[in-house]
Amino acid sequence: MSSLILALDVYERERALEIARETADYLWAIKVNWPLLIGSGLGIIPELKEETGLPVIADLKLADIPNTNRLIASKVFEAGSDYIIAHGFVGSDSVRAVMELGKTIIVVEMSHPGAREFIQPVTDGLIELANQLEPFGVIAPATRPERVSYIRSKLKPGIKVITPGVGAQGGKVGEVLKAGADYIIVGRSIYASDNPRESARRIYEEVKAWS
Ligand code: O7M
Repeated sequence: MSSLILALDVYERERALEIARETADYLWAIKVNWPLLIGSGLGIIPELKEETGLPVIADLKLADIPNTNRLIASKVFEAGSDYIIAHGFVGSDSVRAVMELGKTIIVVEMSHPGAREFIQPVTDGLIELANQLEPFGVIAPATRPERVSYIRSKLKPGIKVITPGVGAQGGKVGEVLKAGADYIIVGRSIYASDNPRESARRIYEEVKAWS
């Protein structure tokens, strides 16, 4: 089974479906984020599932009070999303509201440089939250493999470590898998390349070689 998640951050429905179709053989799941949901609507979720047969992860990075998280998550799970990504810093009640509705992934540390300012200082607390709630997985930064190792070492074994930041943001497949990542998320290096299928295949082979 592949450990590669495609971050399908395009606006247009047709383009999204075409890239998904071309790359599906090499993916574990497709992640949809606000650009695609704003550009194409929630209906893109069942369409992607039908087109590829793959799970869809809705990367909403939910960060609201429990009731609002619930109102949003219920519609997105209803649309067919298999997983929803939520922020943990808003507190356990807000995350629980999502987890009660379906499989959830919690952000414990982000991949961009600015994550050092506010998220990294509270990562330990977010790991504790994840260990207490036992979500499907957590998000950790492929751009900082030493932080992936640290997060993996503190997390309960059953919780998956999912890492964005490979490729365009500078993260390397081998380093992040060695650090303990279970899945890697790749966006621009696939969807913005001249040949998305070939780019996905190359990354898939690299992941396989390191796994
Ligand atoms: O490979 P890229 O850089 O084009 O895309 C990375 C994707 O992962 C993109 O959809 C980002 O929104 C997402 N992401 C990060 O890049 N960094 C993070 O820390 C967290 C995420 C993410 O997926 O959060 C759930």
